[in-house]
Amino acid sequence: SAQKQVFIAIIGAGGVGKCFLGQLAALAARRPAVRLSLCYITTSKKAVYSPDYAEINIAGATAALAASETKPLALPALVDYLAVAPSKVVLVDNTSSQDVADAYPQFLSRGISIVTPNKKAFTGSFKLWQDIFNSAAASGAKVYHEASCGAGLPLISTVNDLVDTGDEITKIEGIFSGTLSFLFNSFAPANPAPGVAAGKWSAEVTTAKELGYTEPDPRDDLNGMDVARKLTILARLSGIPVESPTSFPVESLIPAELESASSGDEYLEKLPQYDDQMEKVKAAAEKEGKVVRYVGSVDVTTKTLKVGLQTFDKSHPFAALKGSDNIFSLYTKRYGSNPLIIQGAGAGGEVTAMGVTGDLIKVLNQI
Ligand code: NHO
Repeated sequence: SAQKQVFIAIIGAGGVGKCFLGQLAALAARRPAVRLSLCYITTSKKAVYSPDYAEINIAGATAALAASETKPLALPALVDYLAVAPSKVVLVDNTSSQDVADAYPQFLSRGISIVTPNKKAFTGSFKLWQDIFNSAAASGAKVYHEASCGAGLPLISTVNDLVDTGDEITKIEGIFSGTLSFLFNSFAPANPAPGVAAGKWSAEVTTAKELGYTEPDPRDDLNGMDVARKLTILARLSGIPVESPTSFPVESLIPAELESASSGDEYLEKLPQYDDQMEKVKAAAEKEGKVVRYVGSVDVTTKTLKVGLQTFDKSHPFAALKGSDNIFSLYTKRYGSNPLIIQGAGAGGEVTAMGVTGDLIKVLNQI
């Protein structure tokens, strides 16, 4: 039979987007049964596409974008362009844009499938969440977002499998942020390497930024909102209609006086003046033989969500994490008191792109 063709449209070509392009080129080479035709790629400023859906060379896409003088299509025009493509289309959203996320129901209801690491669609209003999954169900288009939580770790697929097979999730808790995992593993290690003294809190934050773990303004990690978004996604998948990531308590690690600092740099410059605060938290835990970690948890039975500092015995799996790893404990009826635990790299371009590529393969297998 004729080779199946699927059109791919990509919004966003930053850290994750570039890694995804590399994985897409390798996938196209490995799966000759499906012809993966890149027909549209855009950043916030420039796009590459043609009205006749001519195939864009995947390996050359970044260079073509750099050389392009074409403006991106407005979202409604992009929906129209993709909806009449001569074959099925998968949209890959590698941005963190709320505008793109808000348009998912329009793409999906026109039969365009979506794969994405963007958390915004799944942490907006609960109505947007319902619109997205209802639009997909009505048109038969697929939507997957594995990398919106835990990067490439098989977390969202596992939570969905638990629910779909009739298990009941009772509680999920974990270390959801690669940045905050790294910070606490360095600042308050459970098993310090001999001769290596942990730095002051401000020094560890500066190191994390230099290593590229934090957002450009580290306060975007330290205010806890990234964790709150991920927890919102897991809670909704577990059956709680959480209204928004601001509808439950989230402990910010930014000293009140520095909330209003005009830039990330000003925040980092003044942070050493407040090192006492975190030093006290660490010492209080140490006194009980414990370490402090930044944790998100949802108790499904009582519908309670919270994000903040907690102390753990040094032998607890949360205390013994390494680097910027994530860990998630899933408590369910079926698994009883020993949770199903998923652990590993939770941030970084390649592992995040892997979640997106894995989702794309799932869609290709179904359309
Ligand atoms: P970049 O590098 O800023 O790239 C964004 C691209 O989107 C750029 O090309 C920009 O021009 C384009 N863009 C933005 N708005 C647009 C618009 N309206 N129209 C067209 N193009 C637009 O961002 P990243 O790092 O590549 O991230 C992409 C997405 O992946 C984001 O939604 C991000 O949240 C998500 N993501 C990234 C990571 C990561 O490690 N980089 C992770 C998960 C999801 O697991 C990771 C994580 O959570 C890291 C977290 N900070 C932690 O745990 O510590």
